[in-house]
Amino acid sequence: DRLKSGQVIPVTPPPTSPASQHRLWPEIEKTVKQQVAMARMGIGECGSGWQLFAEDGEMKMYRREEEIDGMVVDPLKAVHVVKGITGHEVCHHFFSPQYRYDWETTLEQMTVLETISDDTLLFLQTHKRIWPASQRDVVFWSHIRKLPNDQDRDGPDIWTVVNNSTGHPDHPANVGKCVRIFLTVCLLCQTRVNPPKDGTPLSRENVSCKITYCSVVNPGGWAPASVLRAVYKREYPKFLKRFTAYVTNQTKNKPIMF
Ligand code: 18C
Repeated sequence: DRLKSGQVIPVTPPPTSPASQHRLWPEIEKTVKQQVAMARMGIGECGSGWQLFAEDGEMKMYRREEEIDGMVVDPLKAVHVVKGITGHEVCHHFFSPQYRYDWETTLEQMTVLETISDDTLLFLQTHKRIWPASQRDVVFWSHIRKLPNDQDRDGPDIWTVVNNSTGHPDHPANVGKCVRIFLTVCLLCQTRVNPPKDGTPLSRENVSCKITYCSVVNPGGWAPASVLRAVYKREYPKFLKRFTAYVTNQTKNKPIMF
Protein backbone atom coordinates (compact mmCIF):
# COMPACT_ATOMS: atom_id res chain seq x y z
CA ASP A 1 0.00 0.00 0.00
CA ARG A 2 1.27 3.49 -0.86
CA LEU A 3 0.82 6.60 1.24
CA LYS A 4 -0.20 9.70 -0.73
CA SER A 5 -0.97 12.86 1.21
CA GLY A 6 -2.04 10.81 4.23
CA GLN A 7 -4.30 8.51 2.22
CA VAL A 8 -3.90 4.71 2.07
CA ILE A 9 -4.26 3.38 -1.44
CA PRO A 10 -4.64 -0.42 -1.54
CA VAL A 11 -2.52 -1.98 -4.27
CA THR A 12 -3.57 -5.61 -3.67
CA PRO A 13 -7.03 -6.44 -5.04
CA PRO A 14 -9.53 -7.65 -2.42
CA PRO A 15 -10.21 -11.41 -2.29
CA THR A 16 -13.32 -12.65 -4.13
CA SER A 17 -14.99 -13.39 -0.81
CA PRO A 18 -13.99 -12.59 2.75
CA ALA A 19 -14.21 -16.33 3.53
CA SER A 20 -11.39 -17.14 1.10
CA GLN A 21 -8.74 -17.56 3.82
CA HIS A 22 -10.75 -20.18 5.76
CA ARG A 23 -9.74 -23.88 5.92
CA LEU A 24 -13.09 -24.86 4.34
CA TRP A 25 -12.79 -22.43 1.43
CA PRO A 26 -11.42 -24.82 -1.27
CA GLU A 27 -14.28 -27.25 -0.51
CA ILE A 28 -16.88 -24.46 -0.51
CA GLU A 29 -15.68 -23.14 -3.91
CA LYS A 30 -15.68 -26.61 -5.47
CA THR A 31 -19.06 -27.66 -4.03
CA VAL A 32 -20.81 -24.39 -4.94
CA LYS A 33 -19.62 -24.66 -8.59
CA GLN A 34 -20.68 -28.32 -8.84
CA GLN A 35 -24.07 -27.81 -7.17
CA VAL A 36 -24.96 -24.74 -9.25
CA ALA A 37 -24.05 -26.59 -12.47
CA MET A 38 -26.25 -29.55 -11.43
CA ALA A 39 -29.14 -27.33 -10.37
CA ARG A 40 -29.03 -25.55 -13.74
CA MET A 41 -29.54 -28.81 -15.65
CA GLY A 42 -33.13 -29.51 -16.64
CA ILE A 43 -34.92 -32.66 -15.54
CA GLY A 44 -34.53 -34.19 -19.03
CA GLU A 45 -30.78 -33.42 -19.19
CA CYS A 46 -29.94 -35.05 -15.85
CA GLY A 47 -30.14 -38.54 -17.30
CA SER A 48 -33.08 -40.84 -16.87
CA GLY A 49 -34.66 -41.80 -13.59
CA TRP A 50 -36.23 -38.55 -12.36
CA GLN A 51 -39.78 -39.29 -11.34
CA LEU A 52 -42.38 -36.69 -10.48
CA PHE A 53 -43.69 -37.41 -6.97
CA ALA A 54 -45.47 -34.22 -5.98
CA GLU A 55 -47.12 -31.39 -7.91
CA ASP A 56 -49.05 -28.36 -6.72
CA GLY A 57 -49.69 -25.48 -9.14
CA GLU A 58 -46.30 -24.30 -10.42
CA MET A 59 -44.43 -26.51 -7.94
CA LYS A 60 -43.04 -29.82 -9.22
CA MET A 61 -40.93 -32.27 -7.23
CA TYR A 62 -38.86 -35.09 -8.68
CA ARG A 63 -36.80 -37.82 -7.06
CA ARG A 64 -34.47 -40.60 -8.08
CA GLU A 65 -34.70 -43.73 -5.98
CA GLU A 66 -31.18 -44.51 -4.70
CA GLU A 67 -29.88 -46.61 -1.84
CA ILE A 68 -26.40 -46.92 -0.29
CA ASP A 69 -25.93 -50.08 1.86
CA GLY A 70 -29.70 -50.43 2.09
CA MET A 71 -30.17 -46.81 3.20
CA VAL A 72 -32.42 -44.51 1.22
CA VAL A 73 -30.49 -41.51 -0.18
CA ASP A 74 -32.95 -40.45 -2.93
CA PRO A 75 -31.76 -37.22 -4.64
CA LEU A 76 -34.53 -34.64 -4.88
CA LYS A 77 -35.01 -31.86 -7.39
CA ALA A 78 -37.85 -29.36 -7.08
CA VAL A 79 -38.82 -26.46 -9.33
CA HIS A 80 -41.25 -23.71 -8.47
CA VAL A 81 -42.22 -20.27 -9.78
CA VAL A 82 -43.47 -17.75 -7.24
CA LYS A 83 -44.91 -14.34 -8.15
CA GLY A 84 -44.01 -11.15 -6.27
CA ILE A 85 -40.62 -12.11 -4.82
CA THR A 86 -37.02 -12.00 -6.07
CA GLY A 87 -34.19 -14.53 -5.98
CA HIS A 88 -32.20 -12.33 -3.63
CA GLU A 89 -35.13 -12.20 -1.18
CA VAL A 90 -35.65 -15.98 -1.31
CA CYS A 91 -31.95 -16.72 -0.73
CA HIS A 92 -31.64 -14.09 2.01
CA HIS A 93 -34.47 -15.71 4.01
CA PHE A 94 -33.16 -19.25 3.43
CA PHE A 95 -29.60 -18.37 4.48
CA SER A 96 -30.17 -16.02 7.45
CA PRO A 97 -30.44 -17.73 10.86
CA GLN A 98 -32.86 -15.13 12.30
CA TYR A 99 -35.75 -16.43 10.15
CA ARG A 100 -35.10 -20.18 10.39
CA TYR A 101 -37.38 -21.05 13.30
CA ASP A 102 -40.23 -19.24 11.49
CA TRP A 103 -40.28 -21.56 8.47
CA GLU A 104 -38.26 -24.74 9.25
CA THR A 105 -40.92 -27.01 10.77
CA THR A 106 -38.69 -30.07 11.37
CA LEU A 107 -36.19 -28.01 13.39
CA GLU A 108 -35.72 -28.55 17.11
CA GLN A 109 -32.60 -26.46 17.74
CA MET A 110 -30.27 -24.36 15.60
CA THR A 111 -26.85 -23.05 16.67
CA VAL A 112 -24.45 -20.94 14.62
CA LEU A 113 -21.11 -22.59 15.46
CA GLU A 114 -19.00 -20.16 13.47
CA THR A 115 -19.45 -17.03 11.39
CA ILE A 116 -16.87 -17.62 8.69
CA SER A 117 -17.89 -14.38 6.97
CA ASP A 118 -21.07 -12.43 6.12
CA ASP A 119 -21.83 -14.93 3.36
CA THR A 120 -20.67 -18.17 5.05
CA LEU A 121 -21.90 -19.71 8.32
CA LEU A 122 -21.39 -23.00 10.12
CA PHE A 123 -24.55 -24.50 11.65
CA LEU A 124 -25.41 -27.26 14.10
CA GLN A 125 -29.06 -28.30 13.93
CA THR A 126 -31.09 -30.93 15.74
CA HIS A 127 -34.32 -32.04 14.11
CA LYS A 128 -37.52 -33.53 15.45
CA ARG A 129 -37.49 -37.25 16.13
CA ILE A 130 -39.62 -39.60 14.06
CA TRP A 131 -40.66 -42.65 15.99
CA PRO A 132 -39.29 -45.39 15.96
CA ALA A 133 -36.02 -43.97 14.54
CA SER A 134 -33.41 -42.03 16.54
CA GLN A 135 -33.36 -38.26 16.52
CA ARG A 136 -31.07 -36.69 13.89
CA ASP A 137 -28.57 -33.85 13.97
CA VAL A 138 -26.44 -32.21 11.28
CA VAL A 139 -23.40 -29.93 11.05
CA PHE A 140 -23.14 -28.00 7.79
CA TRP A 141 -21.61 -24.91 6.23
CA SER A 142 -23.97 -22.58 4.41
CA HIS A 143 -22.86 -20.14 1.72
CA ILE A 144 -24.90 -17.46 -0.08
CA ARG A 145 -23.68 -16.09 -3.41
CA LYS A 146 -24.68 -13.76 -6.22
CA LEU A 147 -23.94 -15.20 -9.66
CA PRO A 148 -23.53 -13.30 -12.93
CA ASN A 149 -26.54 -13.55 -15.23
CA ASP A 150 -24.81 -14.83 -18.39
CA GLN A 151 -28.01 -15.16 -20.43
CA ASP A 152 -29.26 -11.62 -19.77
CA ARG A 153 -26.47 -9.23 -18.75
CA ASP A 154 -28.96 -6.41 -18.07
CA GLY A 155 -31.29 -8.72 -16.12
CA PRO A 156 -31.29 -9.27 -12.35
CA ASP A 157 -28.52 -11.35 -10.76
CA ILE A 158 -28.99 -15.04 -10.01
CA TRP A 159 -28.69 -16.00 -6.33
CA THR A 160 -27.81 -19.29 -4.68
CA VAL A 161 -27.42 -20.83 -1.24
CA VAL A 162 -25.46 -24.08 -0.88
CA ASN A 163 -25.50 -26.13 2.35
CA ASN A 164 -23.07 -29.01 2.78
CA SER A 165 -22.27 -31.32 5.70
CA THR A 166 -18.94 -30.99 7.41
CA GLY A 167 -17.30 -32.09 10.67
CA HIS A 168 -16.60 -30.10 13.81
CA PRO A 169 -14.13 -31.16 16.56
CA ASP A 170 -16.43 -29.90 19.36
CA HIS A 171 -19.44 -31.77 17.96
CA PRO A 172 -18.39 -35.28 16.90
CA ALA A 173 -21.00 -37.42 15.16
CA ASN A 174 -23.08 -40.12 16.89
CA VAL A 175 -21.89 -39.63 20.47
CA GLY A 176 -25.10 -38.39 22.12
CA LYS A 177 -28.67 -39.41 21.48
CA CYS A 178 -28.62 -38.14 17.88
CA VAL A 179 -27.59 -39.92 14.70
CA ARG A 180 -25.67 -37.57 12.37
CA ILE A 181 -27.21 -37.03 8.95
CA PHE A 182 -25.27 -35.84 5.90
CA LEU A 183 -26.74 -33.46 3.40
CA THR A 184 -25.99 -31.45 0.30
CA VAL A 185 -28.57 -28.81 -0.58
CA CYS A 186 -28.61 -26.19 -3.34
CA LEU A 187 -31.20 -23.45 -3.70
CA LEU A 188 -30.88 -21.57 -7.01
CA CYS A 189 -33.09 -18.56 -7.75
CA GLN A 190 -33.61 -16.60 -10.95
CA THR A 191 -35.67 -13.42 -10.93
CA ARG A 192 -37.89 -12.65 -13.92
CA VAL A 193 -39.02 -9.09 -14.59
CA ASN A 194 -41.96 -8.19 -16.78
CA PRO A 195 -41.97 -4.35 -16.79
CA PRO A 196 -45.35 -2.54 -17.13
CA LYS A 197 -46.03 -1.44 -20.73
CA ASP A 198 -47.41 1.97 -19.72
CA GLY A 199 -44.18 3.12 -18.06
CA THR A 200 -45.59 3.02 -14.51
CA PRO A 201 -43.03 2.11 -11.83
CA LEU A 202 -42.12 -1.52 -11.29
CA SER A 203 -44.11 -3.25 -8.57
CA ARG A 204 -44.18 -6.76 -7.08
CA GLU A 205 -46.81 -7.63 -9.72
CA ASN A 206 -44.04 -7.42 -12.32
CA VAL A 207 -41.55 -9.81 -10.72
CA SER A 208 -41.45 -13.55 -10.18
CA CYS A 209 -38.84 -16.01 -9.02
CA LYS A 210 -37.92 -19.33 -10.57
CA ILE A 211 -36.70 -21.56 -7.75
CA THR A 212 -34.71 -24.77 -8.12
CA TYR A 213 -34.11 -26.74 -4.91
CA CYS A 214 -31.87 -29.82 -4.99
CA SER A 215 -31.16 -31.99 -2.00
CA VAL A 216 -29.51 -35.26 -1.06
CA VAL A 217 -29.89 -36.40 2.55
CA ASN A 218 -28.13 -39.48 3.87
CA PRO A 219 -29.99 -40.51 7.05
CA GLY A 220 -26.66 -41.64 8.57
CA GLY A 221 -27.99 -44.76 10.24
CA TRP A 222 -30.80 -47.23 10.09
CA ALA A 223 -34.21 -45.89 9.17
CA PRO A 224 -36.97 -47.98 7.57
CA ALA A 225 -37.06 -47.18 3.83
CA SER A 226 -40.85 -47.01 3.66
CA VAL A 227 -41.06 -44.57 6.58
CA LEU A 228 -38.25 -42.44 5.15
CA ARG A 229 -39.86 -42.18 1.69
CA ALA A 230 -43.20 -41.32 3.31
CA VAL A 231 -41.47 -38.57 5.34
CA TYR A 232 -39.79 -37.13 2.20
CA LYS A 233 -43.08 -37.17 0.33
CA ARG A 234 -44.84 -35.26 3.07
CA GLU A 235 -42.07 -32.93 4.29
CA TYR A 236 -40.47 -31.59 1.08
CA PRO A 237 -43.68 -30.16 -0.48
CA LYS A 238 -44.67 -28.81 2.95
CA PHE A 239 -41.27 -27.10 3.26
CA LEU A 240 -41.24 -25.47 -0.17
CA LYS A 241 -44.84 -24.22 0.07
CA ARG A 242 -44.46 -22.93 3.61
CA PHE A 243 -41.05 -21.35 3.01
CA THR A 244 -42.08 -19.49 -0.17
CA ALA A 245 -45.34 -18.30 1.45
CA TYR A 246 -43.22 -17.04 4.35
CA VAL A 247 -40.94 -15.04 2.01
CA THR A 248 -44.00 -13.59 0.22
CA ASN A 249 -45.47 -12.53 3.54
CA GLN A 250 -42.21 -11.09 4.89
CA THR A 251 -41.56 -8.96 1.81
CA LYS A 252 -45.06 -7.87 0.69
CA ASN A 253 -44.97 -4.28 2.00
CA LYS A 254 -41.24 -3.76 1.60
CA PRO A 255 -39.24 -2.29 -1.30
CA ILE A 256 -38.17 -4.95 -3.82
CA MET A 257 -34.66 -6.26 -3.08
CA PHE A 258 -33.04 -7.19 -6.41
O1 18C B 1 -33.06 -27.31 3.20
C1 18C B 1 -33.80 -27.18 4.15
N1 18C B 1 -33.41 -26.65 5.30
C2 18C B 1 -32.10 -26.12 5.58
C3 18C B 1 -32.12 -25.29 6.82
O2 18C B 1 -32.57 -25.97 7.91
C4 18C B 1 -31.01 -27.18 5.66
C5 18C B 1 -31.31 -28.34 6.52
C6 18C B 1 -31.91 -29.44 6.19
C7 18C B 1 -32.12 -30.56 7.13
C8 18C B 1 -32.91 -31.61 6.47
C9 18C B 1 -32.97 -32.88 7.25
C10 18C B 1 -33.92 -32.85 8.31
C11 18C B 1 -34.11 -34.17 8.95
C12 18C B 1 -35.34 -34.06 9.68
C13 18C B 1 -35.85 -35.29 10.26
C14 18C B 1 -37.26 -35.41 9.93
C15 18C B 1 -38.15 -34.66 10.82
C16 18C B 1 -39.59 -34.81 10.45
C17 18C B 1 -40.43 -34.30 11.56
C18 18C B 1 -41.84 -34.51 11.32
C19 18C B 1 -42.64 -34.00 12.48
O3 18C B 1 -30.62 -27.53 4.37
C20 18C B 1 -35.26 -27.64 4.06
C21 18C B 1 -35.33 -29.05 4.46
C22 18C B 1 -36.66 -29.67 4.31
C23 18C B 1 -36.65 -30.98 5.05
C24 18C B 1 -37.52 -32.00 4.46
C25 18C B 1 -37.47 -33.29 5.22
C26 18C B 1 -36.37 -34.20 4.78
C27 18C B 1 -36.48 -35.52 5.45
C28 18C B 1 -35.14 -36.17 5.55
C29 18C B 1 -35.17 -37.36 6.44
C30 18C B 1 -33.82 -37.59 7.04
C31 18C B 1 -33.68 -38.69 8.02
C32 18C B 1 -34.75 -38.87 9.03
C33 18C B 1 -34.57 -40.12 9.80
C34 18C B 1 -35.79 -40.73 10.34
C35 18C B 1 -36.61 -41.48 9.38
C36 18C B 1 -37.56 -42.45 9.88
